[in-house]
Amino acid sequence: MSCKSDITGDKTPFTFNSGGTKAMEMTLRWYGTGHDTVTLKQIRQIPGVKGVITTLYDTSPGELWSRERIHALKEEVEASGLKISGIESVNVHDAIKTGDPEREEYIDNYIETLKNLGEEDIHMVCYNFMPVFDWTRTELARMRPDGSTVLAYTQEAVDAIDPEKMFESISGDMNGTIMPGWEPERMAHVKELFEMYKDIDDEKLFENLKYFLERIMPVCNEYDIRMAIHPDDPAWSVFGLPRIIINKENILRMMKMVDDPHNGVTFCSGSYGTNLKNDLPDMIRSLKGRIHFAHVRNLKFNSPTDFEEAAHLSADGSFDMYEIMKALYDIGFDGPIRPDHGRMIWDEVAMPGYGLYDRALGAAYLNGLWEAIEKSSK
Ligand code: DNO
Repeated sequence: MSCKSDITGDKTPFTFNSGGTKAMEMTLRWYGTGHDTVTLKQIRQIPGVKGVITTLYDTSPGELWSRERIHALKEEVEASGLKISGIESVNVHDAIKTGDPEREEYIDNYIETLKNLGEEDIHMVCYNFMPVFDWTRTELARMRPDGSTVLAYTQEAVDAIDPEKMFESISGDMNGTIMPGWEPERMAHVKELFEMYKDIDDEKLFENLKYFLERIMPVCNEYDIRMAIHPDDPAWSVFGLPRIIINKENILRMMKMVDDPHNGVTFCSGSYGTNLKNDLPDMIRSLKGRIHFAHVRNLKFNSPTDFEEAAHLSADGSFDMYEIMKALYDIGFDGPIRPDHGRMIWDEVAMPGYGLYDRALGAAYLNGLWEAIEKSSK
């Protein structure tokens, strides 16, 4: 059932699904056999985890995903006793982001991919609209006092580096993995990518996002596919590139700009939280009915421009994780949720942020918070 929201704190309401009786679904991100050090069997043994968020990791942005490949992935996941709770990501080609005439072909492919996903009964797709770089970190293995290592960011390091050298500077710490958004083939063309974006400012990026969403909404409606845009991380412009999915004002603008419940968000606490001015529980409440996916993790700030990724526990970082989960609970969030980047602990060697151990601890902790909130609310 569609309703009009009146709680956005803004006069222009947007449409959302009023939800049903479904509960939130705890998941873990999984990159697929041959791409992930973590197995489906291990994920299945994390208490409370029912599904995975996965992708066809070897496809490039703009490529059409065949029904056969999606089906095979689904069968593999289901054989382990789990389900596919959503896709992260179906990446958007740079021609779509820049509004290049070639975008038509890539949007057609995207539509066909969504259709194939819908036919395989997959209904949530996470994507981003960040120019050139996906998430940006300046260190992939900063040591914390307990000996764990984490991803970290300092503005000073970004300001001091030539963007073309960015990949080189962190690639040595990727533990032999390919990190999402930092595919070597794309990174080999960073200079050309920057060139493509030279005339793109925030307004143009909004316009291109609107165009893309309007083109895909019919297929999303037909197959009930909830599109969940991931915020820009960090939530400000890096290397002079425009970044628009950064705060409450912009995200509400995007929700209203294409006022369809299938146009929704991935609420990522660690990404919006990079800007301490973002009031995370308030943002969650303002997005009632449009949060289709949640990434929940904690950050520890050493200064407003120097942060590192902490354990999920509130006491380990700067965020009040209880308040974040409570806000999700209060708005009736019933989509997939996942712990996000974990620390590297217990000598695990994995993709930075995506090891098994600390994310499993994160899932257990978030499930514990949810159970306590649920019971004390009744
Ligand atoms: C980083 C991730 C992002 C995210 C994409 C979504 O760890 O959260 O790479 O998956 O931005 O398209």
